[in-house]
Amino acid sequence: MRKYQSVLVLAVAFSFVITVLPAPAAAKKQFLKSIAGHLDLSEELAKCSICHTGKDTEADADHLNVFGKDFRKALKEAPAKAKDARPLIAFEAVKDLDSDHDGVTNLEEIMLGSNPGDPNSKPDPEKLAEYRRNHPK
Ligand SMILES: [Ca+2]
Repeated sequence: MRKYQSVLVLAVAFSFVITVLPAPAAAKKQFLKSIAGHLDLSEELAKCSICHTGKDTEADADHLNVFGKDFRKALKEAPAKAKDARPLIAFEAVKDLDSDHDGVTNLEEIMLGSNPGDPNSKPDPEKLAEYRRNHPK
């Protein structure tokens, strides 16, 4: 009986969460899922913090870092007729930029687990050198 109650509480809590969560958050997770799938990112590397600061600022209700803002701009510019492919089109447009101006491209940062929207977050220099050897431009 106790186990049944626990399951029931979890089901009610889950229902509450999925109905109360704002739609934009769900849409953004869809972007992350799309890009993570495209890059074959591990769950460890597919983090909301790639785009979001998590800081509640009045200036940006989406709490986007500089990479997230570049991505959002590219997303708005992606053709509407591309529909579900728009996140990937937008990502392709910003992946080789260095949004946070730390000398490392957005794609390199994402693939190596550092933050493309934070200049104080950079990949380990040896791992970056190895990545660049394995992914020549
Ligand atoms: Ca960075």
